[in-house]
Amino acid sequence: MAIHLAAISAMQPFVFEELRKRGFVVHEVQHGKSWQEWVRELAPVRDEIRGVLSGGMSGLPRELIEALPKLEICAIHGVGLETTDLAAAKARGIVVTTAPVLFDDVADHALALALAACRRLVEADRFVRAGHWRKGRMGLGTSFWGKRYGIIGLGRIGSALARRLEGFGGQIAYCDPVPKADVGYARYETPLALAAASDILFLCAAGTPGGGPIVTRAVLEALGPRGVFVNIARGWLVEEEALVELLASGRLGAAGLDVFAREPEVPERLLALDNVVLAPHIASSTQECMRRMGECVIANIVEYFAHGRAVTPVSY
Ligand code: 8YV
Repeated sequence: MAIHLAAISAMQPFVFEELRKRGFVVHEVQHGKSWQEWVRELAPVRDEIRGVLSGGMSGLPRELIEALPKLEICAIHGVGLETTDLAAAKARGIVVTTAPVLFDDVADHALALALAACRRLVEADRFVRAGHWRKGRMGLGTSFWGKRYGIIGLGRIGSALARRLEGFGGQIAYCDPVPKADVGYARYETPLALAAASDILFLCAAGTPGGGPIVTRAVLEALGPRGVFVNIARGWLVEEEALVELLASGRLGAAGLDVFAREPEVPERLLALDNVVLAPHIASSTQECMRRMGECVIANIVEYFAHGRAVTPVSY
């Protein structure tokens, strides 16, 4: 009997094609934005679904677990787990897998945003296209090399970023609840202390459920008018209103933002600011990374249903 899967997150078409080729029935409801929509659309097949294909943002909410009585596995196309109810999955014996193959691409993107913000690269592009060069020189940027780099969250993305930053001849420091014994970087107890000692602050922390923002107004103020803030983690980990206000008033120097509190909504005021580089949550959006993540989802589903064990399960 064919195994039914529900795809609630967007991924490359080859993932569904490959799974269908292998005999799975894939129900695509990934255009839905909330668990209520997924549950409603999956209602006619709720007793058939044995696997969910999800993403780092959509995860596996408790309500979806409750709505799918035959669910055995959720393969996440990403690494975010903040919307996945791991306790509820564990209680039902549902295997949850992630795609831990995006760290280098996300680190590249963090670096790209930081460089673009410091060197005013996006503004420079607009300047040339608008023909302003004929009338004069553009304003000065800020050096990126040799600075004090602060990383909030020295996990796999933060560590991949730190390795890259080593080539820029500055000082690397971090803030993480778990001290990393094997790195030579200074560790600060709080994001505030780290921000006060940084020129460029990178947010690379996981979006733990239940916690409030960790990059508060005070953290951004401590970074200051010459400071640069880069976020490739989650928008809701930052006090977004304060971020906008401080950027607009020049009390924070610049920012490179890939994520926002209410995606795909971006605060209107940011659109008019030249000291912020905006990206639509694309840190893992390279062809190579999407291919690797898709292959990881396929491998987890195929292995699990063939041999009862997944390739990259989350331990809970
Ligand atoms: C994407 C992410 O949102 O993995 C995550 O947590 O934020 C991103 O990689 C998405 O999961 C890619 O499909």
